[in-house]
Amino acid sequence: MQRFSALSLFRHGLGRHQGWKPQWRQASPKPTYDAIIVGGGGHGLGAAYYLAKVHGIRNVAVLEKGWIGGGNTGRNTTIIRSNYLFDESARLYDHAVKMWEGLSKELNYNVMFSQRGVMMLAHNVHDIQSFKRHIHANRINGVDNEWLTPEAAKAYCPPLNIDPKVRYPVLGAALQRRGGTARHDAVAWGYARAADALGVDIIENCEVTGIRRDASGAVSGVETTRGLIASRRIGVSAAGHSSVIMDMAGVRLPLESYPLQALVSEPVKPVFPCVVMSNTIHAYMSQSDKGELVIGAGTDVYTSYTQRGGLHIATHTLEAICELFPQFRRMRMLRNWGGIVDVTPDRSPIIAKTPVPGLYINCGWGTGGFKATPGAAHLFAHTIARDEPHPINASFTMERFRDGFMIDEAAAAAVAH
Ligand code: FAD
Ligand code: PYC
Repeated sequence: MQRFSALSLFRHGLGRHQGWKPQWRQASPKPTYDAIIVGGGGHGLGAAYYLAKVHGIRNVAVLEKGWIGGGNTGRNTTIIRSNYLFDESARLYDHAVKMWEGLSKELNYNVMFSQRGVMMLAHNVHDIQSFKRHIHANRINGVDNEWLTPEAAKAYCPPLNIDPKVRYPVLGAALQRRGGTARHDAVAWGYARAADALGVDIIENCEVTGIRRDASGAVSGVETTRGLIASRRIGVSAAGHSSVIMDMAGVRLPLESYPLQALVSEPVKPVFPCVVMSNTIHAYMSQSDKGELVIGAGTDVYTSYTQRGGLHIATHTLEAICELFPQFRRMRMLRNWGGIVDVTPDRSPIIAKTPVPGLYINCGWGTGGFKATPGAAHLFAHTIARDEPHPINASFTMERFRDGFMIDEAAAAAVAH
């Protein structure tokens, strides 16, 4: 693998940067693999990396119907935090935050993880009570989170409007200082490059169209647009299309898929120092390193597979942004897009074995799985390699919806859905 270092950058600079090689191979499918991952987003690529790195399973293929990172990994607003309510969630999301802290070094690839703080605004008494409850629960679990007065919130984020005479006044905020953002593409590329170096085949333009099962009912391979590929272990990590793929094996998932959209402004000088989320008025914002304001909205109210959202949803979000940050009223928006998010009834993910032997599922991350990427990938690889969950993901089963052991994170999931 080509290493990135100050020295290698300098050396390539002398050659006008003409000597860099592709960071991963364009692999073609082999007839058989020890494990197949369906879905080349951050979660799937990461799972392949940890299968190879931690579990020594290197004869692995990642099958991606489009291009890697072209799903929600490349469409999200990159907010990373672990301020969830339940003990199970705190363990899960903080596992991921801890992994983010070392990820650039682990992959020798700069994923631009920036712990600039995530601030959630309270606009009414319900918000205040709910956030304070989260703060107490988080602290018991060793997760940082603190309450700020409106003045302290403004000191942390100077563009914030704390005038009390507006439609949605800021009554306070919950701040997780270890939260922040990362560069989404770099996460997919970093995992792809590191997995490829360990022998994993990353196969783009390869859509899975069927799942084959043998006489015992166990999986035996996948049908794809590039032919039949055999494997006795298949991990599905396909976000908004998870239920479509699992249906191919006769497994029905408790998921609904909705469009979620985001937009970015023209780039400006650094003006916005942190991440601000307002769950009540459905808007969240940060500034990318290119200078664009990265703005996200709520989900559409209809299930759909169209990768764009309703215009009225984005309009509503921009109205909210203009009220919260009046100085941005004259900013122009450059582009908007949508992704399909897979939402479970309790807004928590599923990382688990399925009733079909050899078939594993990582889904239900809905509007909030980017933050979990390294943790989810690590735990999914463990579940596939050992055929049993890691203690951290043991509660995130499909069966919890049958047995009633919900991990209800509707409030912490943050985005309106
Ligand atoms: P994806 O990156 O979607 O990867 C799944 C892949 O599976 C796709 O590339 C897809 O093409 C592929 N696939 C599907 N069907 C097939 C098939 N039949 N065969 C082969 N491949 C297939 N999360 C946060 O934590 N913070 C945020 O700020 C945040 N903001 C968001 C904003 C928006 C607008 C959206 C849409 C999502 C946001 N999310 C956020 C959620 C987050 O993006 C996802 O939960 C996360 O990226 C899921 O990663 P993944 O690797 O599982 O999925
Ligand atoms: O989960 O933090 C989150 C999030 C922010 C925007 C979309 N999801």
